[in-house]
Amino acid sequence: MSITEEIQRRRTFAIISHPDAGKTTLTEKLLLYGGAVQLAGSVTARKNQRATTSDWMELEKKRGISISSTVLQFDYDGYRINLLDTPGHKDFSEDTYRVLTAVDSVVMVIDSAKGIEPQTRKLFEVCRQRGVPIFTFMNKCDRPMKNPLELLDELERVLGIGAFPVNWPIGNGPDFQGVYDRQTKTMHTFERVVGGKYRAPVSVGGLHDPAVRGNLSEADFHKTLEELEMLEHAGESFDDAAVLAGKTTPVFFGSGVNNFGVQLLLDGFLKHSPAPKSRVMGGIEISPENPEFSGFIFKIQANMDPRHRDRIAFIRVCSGKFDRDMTVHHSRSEKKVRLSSSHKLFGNERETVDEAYPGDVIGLVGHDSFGIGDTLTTDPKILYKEIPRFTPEAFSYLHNPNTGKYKQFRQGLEQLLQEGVIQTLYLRNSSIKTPLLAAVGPLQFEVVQFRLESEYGAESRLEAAPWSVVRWLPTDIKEEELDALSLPTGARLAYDIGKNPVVLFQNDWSANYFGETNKNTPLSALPVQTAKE
Ligand SMILES: Nc1nc2c(ncn2[C@@H]2O[C@H](COP(=O)(O)OP(=O)(O)OP(=O)(O)O)[C@@H](O)[C@H]2O)c(=O)[nH]1
Ligand SMILES: [Mg+2]
Repeated sequence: MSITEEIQRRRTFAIISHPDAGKTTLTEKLLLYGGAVQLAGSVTARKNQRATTSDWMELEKKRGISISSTVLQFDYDGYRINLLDTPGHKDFSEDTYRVLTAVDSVVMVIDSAKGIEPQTRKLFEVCRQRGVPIFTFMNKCDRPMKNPLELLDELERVLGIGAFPVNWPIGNGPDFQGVYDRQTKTMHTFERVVGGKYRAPVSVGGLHDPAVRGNLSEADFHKTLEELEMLEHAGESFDDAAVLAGKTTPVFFGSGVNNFGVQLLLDGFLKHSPAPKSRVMGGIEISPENPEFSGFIFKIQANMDPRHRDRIAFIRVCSGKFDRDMTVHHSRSEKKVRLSSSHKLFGNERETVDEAYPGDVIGLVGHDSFGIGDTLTTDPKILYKEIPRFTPEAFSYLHNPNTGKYKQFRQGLEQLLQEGVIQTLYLRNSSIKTPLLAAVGPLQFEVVQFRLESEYGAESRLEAAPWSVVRWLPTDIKEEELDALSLPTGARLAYDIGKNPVVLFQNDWSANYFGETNKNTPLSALPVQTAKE
């Protein structure tokens, strides 16, 4: 296969949404229909039930929520799929946003009973800014749902994106009959049995065919017919260009947990979603066909497999071909490094990979100097600056109550900091040795504590810190200038991990007050990025 053919068969996408809409469940079912797993796990992790491939972390299994994004690579129908399941909770959105830099399209999952929820809206905005094509899965159609026309209207009104229904739900909640595929004019009937089977699709003569109606009452069917006829009357056809430009989202209805509508989504998505395309960096366009290898690290994760206590750097390949053992330029250290230990990933399972192409996400092991955001390339002129940063809003001291475990505590925390699970700050002129942690949301503290204990055997204790706002000072500010600043009551000077000076404030009011009284010292919500970051 030529490199162009390899690129064209790659599909790299993320599943995104508000918590609990059913991303991990859908991921699992896509794996099932994609032939990548034999038996789909259940997120409800009841006793003796398999956990999902995607939520492999101890705390995820325990809580039944996703905490960390997961990469799953598999082959289906000639495609090489790189699927990324993301956490929905806003406290973990830094991880989700990083994943969005690494994908070429997304599947947005919506709980059909709830419609568009706040976190979905935020993630959608990020996709739109990045110009990422969006496919929509209206999930949980087995339960009472909003009127489907209303759901489409919400997409247009709340998100401002055109909606093209690929299929249409017939009936609702307990009367849900299945979906009508508008492209092929076939009816896919849903059977209410445990595990949610569906019968083979039947071709239908027209909308009035009894197979479409199923058991629906005359009145309900009439209403559905009207909706469908309205759609048909609008006469729109699938507009690939509008989808690729992010102006229209194809909408599929179904029920992940019941395996319903998953095959239609998978096939429809693969047919219309984009292969990797060029990226523009600093005004230069880097095509995937560019013969120079390049990619960037968007995630780091340690201890994925208890048998190998090591850390994996996840790289998205953007151009050229990756060969195992190749030597590349590493942007942060400006050194040449040999990439000998490379893996394809499937949840927490991994397998050595000898070559990879643009679109692929692969895991690199054994490079402690790699950090999130680093570029690896055979052409040092290429430098990706993709990784978004978030401003912490929660602050807490982390104590080590067991001095005998000092080493484990330190080591574990250092690793979690490197993964970007949380940030740390150092108070200026302070003798306090207790780390001050800074998080986007408080659930991150819980993850740190849990992972310290389960992965490093180190206990910890949190102590609330009195601040809620952090602002970065100009990086070139001098020590004497820091001494001379007049700080509002309760505010403190500190440094981030890159030794950039920050001010911690008790509240927004205090931060604003500082801004007014120190007009020559601008504050920013994020550190000013340097070239190496
Ligand atoms: N009735 C019904 N329940 C569903 C469906 N799909 C998923 N669920 C349930 O919804 C709950 C949440 O599912 P998950 O797949 O964990 O949701 P998620 O979006 O991955 O959640 P986070 O990763 O924590 O953001 C689970 O209890 C699922 O069993 C569906 O089609 N119908
Ligand atoms: Mg999940």
